[in-house]
Amino acid sequence: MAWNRESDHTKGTCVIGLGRIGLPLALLLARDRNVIGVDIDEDHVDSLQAGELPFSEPGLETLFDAAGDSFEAHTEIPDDSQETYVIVTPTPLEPETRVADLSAVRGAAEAVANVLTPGNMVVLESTVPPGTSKQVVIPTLAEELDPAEFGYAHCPERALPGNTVEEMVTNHRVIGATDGTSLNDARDLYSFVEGSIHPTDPTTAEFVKLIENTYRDVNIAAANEFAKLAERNGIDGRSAIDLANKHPRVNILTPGPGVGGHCLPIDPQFLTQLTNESRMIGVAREINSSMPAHTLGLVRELLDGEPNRRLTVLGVAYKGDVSDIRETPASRFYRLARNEGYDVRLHDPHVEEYEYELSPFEEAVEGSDCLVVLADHTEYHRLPVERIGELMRGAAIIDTRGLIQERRWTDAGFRIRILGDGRQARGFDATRLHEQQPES
Ligand code: SAJ
Repeated sequence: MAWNRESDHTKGTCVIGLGRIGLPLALLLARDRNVIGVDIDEDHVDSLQAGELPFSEPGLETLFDAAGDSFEAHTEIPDDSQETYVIVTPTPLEPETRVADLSAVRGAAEAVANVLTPGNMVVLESTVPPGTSKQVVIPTLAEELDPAEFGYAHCPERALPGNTVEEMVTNHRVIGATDGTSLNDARDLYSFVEGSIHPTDPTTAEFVKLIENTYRDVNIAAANEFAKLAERNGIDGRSAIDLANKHPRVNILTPGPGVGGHCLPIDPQFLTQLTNESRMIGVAREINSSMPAHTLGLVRELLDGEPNRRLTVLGVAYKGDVSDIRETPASRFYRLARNEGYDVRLHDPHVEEYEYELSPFEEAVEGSDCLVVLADHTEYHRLPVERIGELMRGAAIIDTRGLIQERRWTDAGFRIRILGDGRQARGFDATRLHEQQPES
């Protein structure tokens, strides 16, 4: 039986988890209601209380400044009941078992259960294995109440890191609600969304989120496999992909040094952790995880396997123009290269904290034998080739993102390898590139 609840904004909204999704969401909601944000990280909360943002996203500062008293950050859920609770806590993989770690979601649900009163609404945004809402979250919330006494919906977020605020507003949204009243309450919560709302049940919504990211991971794996095949066939794989994408029903993504972030490397495993029926999803993960080693193979080829060489990694973030280093392929590349005896210097203009030492640009480049571009940061689109040539010991560059203007480097005497481009491997003279490129 649906419980007829009136939406009461005056009773406020509590967002639990103020990370890269939770904080932008809380600040968007604060535009038309009082929002209490909760996070277990005291430093994180202290920064917010001091008026500082713990990370940057386009438009986030504006939202933060506009929120004023409508947004407060705390480390505990308030004792007084809120109209709506939104759980946006992380769901990493347990390192050893590679199984979804639901402890933060479970902990948030237990804390909400302690203060939940009839008529409240609970929304789970965290990405979870299919069935988690029904088997874990709702039963935990229903500690004291009957499930029909509160509303519930799973509303997965699909905003793109690096453009989170805009996409939270413009993207279409899936809402997996338990009943019609919950759907209406969720529609009210997401009234800031300009995209269309697509209702379904909680388990289907959980599944939809996972297949979105798994589809992307598999597509990238196809691009990476095509890149390896293009190298073997002595052609420019990126150009081939661009041409194939001229087909009205082909959309091959871009090869790279591997797939990072807290989603694509992890979400496919939420789908497959309970089964051995899936092969393609696992193979795609293996292909993407093999790209750091493939990149090191390009280095080895370019430096003719010479030992004791120094490499300079440009970009440790998991992708261009973000500061996020979670599951970044750069870490795997670094460890493989160090194990092979290379001295590796690291530079990234967007990352402040990393597990390995970062160097300022010229320090990272000085005395290096080979540059390895791993993240497609805007800063790397027009590198100072002449200055770099003065600083380096060698003259080689590996580009895994298709960023560099080849002629600038070959004219400066550099040997180049672009991931997915087999022309250089076949002794192709890059200085004659313009002769080889058909007029576009
Ligand atoms: N990558 C490639 N080639 C490509 C695209 C990406 O190698 O053509 C790499 C990137 O360099 C990066 C990784 O894949 O290392 C993931 O980057 P991404 O931009 O594809 O995705 P995320 O992880 O930043 O955001 C994804 C998005 N999901 C989809 O596009 C289906 C986003 O919409 C989700 O909200 C987000 O995951 C999430 O948090 O789930």
